[in-house]
Parts: sequence; C-alpha cells; structure tokens
Amino acid sequence: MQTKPISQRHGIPAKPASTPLPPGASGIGLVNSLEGVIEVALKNLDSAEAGLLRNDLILRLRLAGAAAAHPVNTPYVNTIPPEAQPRYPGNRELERRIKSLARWNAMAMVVNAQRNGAEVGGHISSYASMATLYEVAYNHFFRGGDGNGPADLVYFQGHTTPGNYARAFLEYRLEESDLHNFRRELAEGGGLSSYPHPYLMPDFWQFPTVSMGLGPMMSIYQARFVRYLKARGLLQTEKEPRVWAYVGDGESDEPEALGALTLAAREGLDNLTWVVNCNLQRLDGPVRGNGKIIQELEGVFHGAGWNVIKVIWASQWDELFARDESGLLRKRMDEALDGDFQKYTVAPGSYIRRHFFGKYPELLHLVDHLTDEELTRLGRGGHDPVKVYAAYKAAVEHQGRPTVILAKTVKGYGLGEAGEGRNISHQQKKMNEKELREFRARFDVPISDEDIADTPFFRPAKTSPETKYLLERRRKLGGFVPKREVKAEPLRTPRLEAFPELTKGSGAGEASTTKSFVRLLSVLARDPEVGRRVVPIIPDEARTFGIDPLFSQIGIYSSTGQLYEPVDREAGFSFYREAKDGQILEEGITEAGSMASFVAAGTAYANHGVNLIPFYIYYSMFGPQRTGDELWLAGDNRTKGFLLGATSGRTTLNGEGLQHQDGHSPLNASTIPTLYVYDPAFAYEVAAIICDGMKRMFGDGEEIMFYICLYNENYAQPPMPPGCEDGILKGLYKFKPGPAGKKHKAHILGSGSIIRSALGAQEILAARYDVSADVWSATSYKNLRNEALLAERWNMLHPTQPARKPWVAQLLEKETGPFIAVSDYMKIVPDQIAKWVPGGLTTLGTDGFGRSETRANLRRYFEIDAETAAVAVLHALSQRNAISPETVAQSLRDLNIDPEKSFPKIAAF
Ligand SMILES: Cc1ncc(C[n+]2csc(CCOP(=O)(O)OP(=O)(O)O)c2C)c(N)n1
Ligand SMILES: [Mg+2]
Repeated sequence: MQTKPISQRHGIPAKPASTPLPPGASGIGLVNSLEGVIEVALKNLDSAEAGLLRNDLILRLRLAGAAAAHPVNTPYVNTIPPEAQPRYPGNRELERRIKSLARWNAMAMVVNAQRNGAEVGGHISSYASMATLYEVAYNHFFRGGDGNGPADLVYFQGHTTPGNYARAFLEYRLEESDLHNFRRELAEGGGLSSYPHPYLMPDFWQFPTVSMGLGPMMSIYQARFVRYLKARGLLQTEKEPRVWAYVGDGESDEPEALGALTLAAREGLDNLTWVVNCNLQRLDGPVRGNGKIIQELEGVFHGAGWNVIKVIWASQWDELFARDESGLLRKRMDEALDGDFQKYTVAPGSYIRRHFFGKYPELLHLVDHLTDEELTRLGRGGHDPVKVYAAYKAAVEHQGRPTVILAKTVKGYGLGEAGEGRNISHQQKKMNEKELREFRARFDVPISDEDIADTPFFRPAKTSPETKYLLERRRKLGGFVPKREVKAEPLRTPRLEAFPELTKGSGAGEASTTKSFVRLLSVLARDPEVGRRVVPIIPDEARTFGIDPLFSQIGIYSSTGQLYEPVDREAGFSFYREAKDGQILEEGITEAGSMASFVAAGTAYANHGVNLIPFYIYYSMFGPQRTGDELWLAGDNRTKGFLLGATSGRTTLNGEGLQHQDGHSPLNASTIPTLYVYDPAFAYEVAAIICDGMKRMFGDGEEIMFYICLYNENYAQPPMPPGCEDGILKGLYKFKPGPAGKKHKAHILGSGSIIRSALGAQEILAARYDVSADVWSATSYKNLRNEALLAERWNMLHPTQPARKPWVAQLLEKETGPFIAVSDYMKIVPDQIAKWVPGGLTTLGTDGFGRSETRANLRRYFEIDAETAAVAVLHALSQRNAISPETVAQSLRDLNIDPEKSFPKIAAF
C-alpha cells in the first residue's frame, strides 16, 4: 500500500516551504515557487494523483496552521483571465445604446404602472442589475427556433420581465400600448402579465419562473429531458436546444434551486447553462452580508460537479490585478464581505479608498493614479459585456458538465440615489424627476426636458442603426426569444375498447384500482400509435404499486445504460433494467424532481413539438401536499398529463400512519384550475377517465391535466354497466339501485374504495331497516361543483331568462329520500356539492390525522364504515320524520357503535 504522501514520492520536499510569508500577504505572490511543483506534477502525475497532491498540499498547509481555503474554492477573481478572453464580436457602442433603451423602457413601464392611482407595481432594480447579462445573450447567444435548429429554452428570472418586455418592444414585437398595459391584463386589448406566465401569454412565455427556486430546478430536468428525447429518437431536430436559467443569488436559498445540482452533473448536462445574478441582495437586504455568496455558491457547484465560471470584476480592474505583485489586492478581495462590497457601491470614492484599499498601505499605492470618482467606477463583472461574453462563450463550449456563471452585479444599477445598491432597492417602483434626469444622463437616453416627467417610452425607428442591428442579430440567431409555439401533431389515442381487462370486470378474482391502472399502462405502452409517447414517471415506488414488470418491458432511462449486472437479473419481468433508450423516468426519491419531469414531458408538445403522455405515479400524500406549488406551476405552464395519486385514502392505506395516510389530496388538487380531479371506485372508471383524458389532451389539444386517486385495496372489479360513461366523466352516476319493495328510500354516494362502505350499508339497510338505498359512484365532486357554479353564475347575470339548473341538481331531483356521501377524504370534498343536493347532504369523511391500524378499525374510528353509513342514512330519515330517533338509537346498539367512542381531534371553537 502506498502510504507516503504523493508529493514526496515525486521529490517534492516533505516540509512546508521555509520562506516565511510577508505579514498580511496571502502567499499568492509566491506563486512562482509553486512552478516547480506544478512542473513535477505535469510530468509525473495522472489526474487522480494530481488530486491527491492537491489534497496533500492543503493538508500540510492546514497542519502548518494556515487557514487554507476549502479546495472547492478559488480566489475572489474572475475565472477567465484577461489573456484568455476572446475578442468581442459585436458593435459595443450600438449594443450599449440598445441596452440603455431597454433599461429606460423597463424602468418607465414600472414607473408608469404605479402612476394615476393604478399602483400595480413592478420591479426595476432586478433587471437593472441583469441588463448586460441578458443583452449579451440576446445579441450573441440565445438561439431562436426559426433557423436551422431548435430554439434555446430560456428560464428568465421571474421579476425581470420589464426587461424582457422592453426588449420585445425594441424588437417591434410589442407596442407602446402593450407596455402601458403592463400588469393591466384586463385592459382593453389585453395587457402584459406581471411575470412569465405561459397561461396568460401563451405565444410569448415558455416557462413560469417567479415562484423562486422552481425555475432553476425545472431547467435541470428540462435539460435532462432533452437528452431523454434524444436517446429515444423523439427530438425533432439533430441539434439539441440549450437550456439557460437565470437565477437570483437570493433565490439560491430555496432548497429546490440547488436541490438537483448533482443530477445535472451526473448526467453530464453540458446543454445547460445557469447564470446566477449575484447582485448580493435579495428583497430585505444582503444575501450574505457577513460572507460571500459567490464563494459559497462556487463551493456548492464545484462540489456538485459543475463547471464554475466566476465573473466578478469588470475590465477596469484588470490593470490593477496585473500590478498586484504582492497578492494583497486579491487577499483584500477575499477578506471583504458582501456587506462591505454593498457599502462600496453606495459610498463615495474617498470611502472606498480609505476602507477597501486603505487597509494595507501598499494597496493604497496601487490606486494612487485614480481619482475618488474613478474609484467608484471600478465596475463589477456582470456589467461588463466583454467579461460576460467570455463567460458565455466558455460555458457553451464546455463539454461534459453543466456550467454555472456566477456574475457579480449591482442591484438597481444606474438608479443612483433612487435605489442603486440600497436595501430598499427591490421595492423601488417610483422615480422623481431629478432621479429620472440622472438616469437619462447616465444612459444617454434621448428624452427631452419637457417630456421627462411623463417617463415616455422610447423606441428608435425601424430604419435606425439600433433597430437594424438588433433585428439582424436576432435574425442571425434564428428569431425571437422567448416564444412559445404549439406545433405538435395530434395523436390518435386508443378508445375504451382497447382495455377489455378493465371494462369486463375481474370475475372471481380481485384487483385494486392501482393494479388495474398498471395493467392499462402496460397495454398502452404496447399501443402502436401512442405506446412510444407514454412517459411513466416514478419517484422510487414502482414496486409498491406493482409497476416493476414495466422495468423489463420498456426499460428505465439511463444516459449511460446499464454498466453492471443487475442483482436481480434472474427475477424475470421485474428485474431492474436500465437502458439508454429506456422509457421510464425512475427519478429516485424526489417528488419535486418527478414533478419537474412531469412538467417537462407534459409541455413537450409546445417546447419540443411532440405530444407525450406523462403518467406520474406517486405516494398520494407526497403529491399536491408536498409539491403543490409545482402543481400550480404545471397548470400555468399548460402542462398536459396524468397524475396518479396511488396509496390513496386515509383508511385504505392503513398501516402507515399519520404522515402517509392521505385524506385531502383531491381537495388540494381541486385548487388547480386546469386540473380535473377524479376519485374512481372501479377499474372501468379508471379506464374511461384515462381514455377520455388522452383524447381531450392529445387528440383534441386541450391544455389540461388529470388527477386520479388510485387505491391499493383489492376487491372484485365489476364489469362496466352500460350507459355509465357519461356519468363517470361528469362525476356521478347510479351504480347499484337498492332493492324494490322497501318502505323507505335513500341514496348513498360513495367514492374510491369506500364505495364498498356504501354497498355494505345498502345491504344492512335493506336487510334490517326496510330501507332501499341506491348506491352512486361519485367520481368527481370538483367537476360537479364547477358545472353548478357556472350555471349559477349565468343565472345571476341573466336574471330575466329561464334559469339554468346545475347538472347534479337535475340528476338528483328525480330521486326521493335523503342523500348521504361517504369517502376516504375529508368531508369538505363531497360537501362541495351539498348546496345543489335536494334536501341537503349528510357527509361522512376522514377529517383529522391518520393512525396506523387495520382498515376495519380505521373506518370505524373515522366513521366511514358500512355500519356508520347505515346509521347516517337512518338518522337522515329520522330528521325527515320517516323513522323515529329511537330506531336510530337502536341501530347504534345493533351495529355495535359506541356513541361515546373516540374520534379524530379537529380544531373547532
Ligand atoms: C417562493 C417565493 N418566495 C418569495 C418570493 C418573493 N420575492 C420575489 S423577488 C424576491 C427577492 C429576490 O432576490 P434575488 O433572488 O436575489 O433576486 P434579485 O432581485 O436580487 O435579482 C422575493 C423574496 C417569490 N417570488 N417566490
Ligand atoms: Mg439578488
């Protein structure tokens, strides 16, 4: 075994260098003494050994008492040295003018939006810090989709939209009236949405990003999805699109923002570029006042395996660094905190001289030749097009790893006293005349003194050099960005007849709705028309749901294939088969990541011109509850697909207890406007809903999604009764009428596996209490309610016309007797339709925290079992004076229900 440190094996002295460092020096000035070490390393060591050598050196520095930096960090300087910078290919002067006009118009949009009592707000300072980062990309990097390749997919930072709109205005894509209607979306002719919302501006925005943290994560899964499409031969073009994400430094605190970094590196996503706008501030104040966000992020990204490019200092500093022979300037850079740097942004040059350079007398000499005024103009890298261009070029040329550009900027750049670098900057929405004049002067905006107070928009003529230049640049790069276009061909989706196993019933056998769904998926994956378009997405629960046979049938996607012999190779169908063209996205334990894949797959019809059918199946408790904001984003993004909440129901998933047993997902899911929510009881219902959903989304092109509760309780699956399809899809149909010839009549609405409580109650009531209860399958309370709401709204607005009757009211008014609803969800789920049920609705449900127990005990505890349902029916009959209260009391004794039994605790006054 090799025990000697690697350095000693190659003749590097064992002891730390005896040359003492001059006081205060970082040692960087002694870099020449390391040349020998580097020479030896280059000649003798492979990359692994070189890594060991580095670790040896750090260890020895530490042992010698030096506070050696963590190896994942580099000094606080630009990664690309001036000598490695490429020539800037654009017309700097014209680009500066274009950028200045974008700055002005973006600012004017927000200031105008605040005027005249509108107070609809907007953000000035974030785009002010971002302008150069965007403009260099607009002029030189972002590819549009009109050329010979796919458009880049750009995740713009949510609250910099004024900058994007101002750009689109200069490009003659938007008009002045549009800018006037920023955040006035209900204005005549429509307005511009506050942030990137494809739902609101479906021809313009591709990705919603303003819920911080989600955009960055979505971009990683999008870039990986591009590779998936490519591997499966589904990408429409040879070239792959580049994915860009513009991220705030404050945004990086969101767990989702950095949570998937290792995936990007592991998958070698060199089609992904992140630009973190490190303006050192978030909303309230500094991101890391007492530290350095750029260094912290560098460590994180390096550790995760990304290529990191720091763009910290503008070109004015190059000359100072070149003369920094002692290394003191770099040392001072490393020492100064973000809080200090923020202060230097707002402070006069004299302060910078005294506090930053003045710490070391030698450093003061370095800037002797600069006036105080010139010191304030020593800029930050993110505002220097030359530095930004160099970083972008290096990023897009880098192979094998994703790249992050950490660009240092100033929040509110150019706003001066109105907010540059100040803690109030983020919220600044107003500018007084003096501030407007200063802004105009700083950026040479051609607005006259008479007009300036009105903050008019300004756009050069179509024939102006500026407009010609920017349009030509976009033409060369393949057209405008962002742009959303739906080009996908519709699919011929299978009809219900394709799934006889689900519609014919299980005969003497039993099956759960989950198992039935898996059967459907397996048949669907073989469908000649749509089979290849199916994208199953699973966060490590395939075996729980019995999907594992699909592993061998269609394979698990892996960019590297399967480099090992799977331990269960002999296990037949369920062995863990990874393949380069695998179809299943097995995401591991990340519901957030799985949702991101769901969105990527479900928006491929718009972003990649191909209709794909995502089926995301997961532990229902970790669905809308865990990733609700992503689900909201999915709606905004016009995502299409199926969400399968498996192991549904507070009591049907029985042993797992409080944090697993889900009694509210349909409620959470019902908050998403474009999401249809279904709680089917039987296999044929699942098939009917999925066939209809496929047709609507992928045949007819509706931009909607479906949530389906799937249960793991096995029971006999009945054959599909004739004529029920319409009711299944609308949300309610009579499944099994009660027996004829009984004295009393009642109706029980059941959902999911709990329809079995309704059927049990039906038997009890008929056998013991002379009640004929019809059992209904309530597949979607959300649908019923929404239809009723629309009818009511119409009635209110058309009072003199014959009133419309909600569909559910029409259906139920033909019946007599009380209505009782029972489900494995909170009572508020069926209560959604109570208002339109003739005579009202008695609801049984599972409010309260779950418990680990047997199904039978849980259903009694939550009072949704057959016996309690029977009592509820009797009680409702007694309230109508059809039977006596004593009969109800007797039924409690008959059915062994203790009126004083324990019950889940719920908050009440
Ligand atoms: C999830 C979420 N939480 C809070 C906000 C409100 N918000 C909008 S911008 C912002 C500060 C952003 O700071 P940073 O990411 O550094 O961006 P900057 O404006 O500095 O470029 C906050 C808190 C949000 N949009 N999303
Ligand atoms: Mg910030």
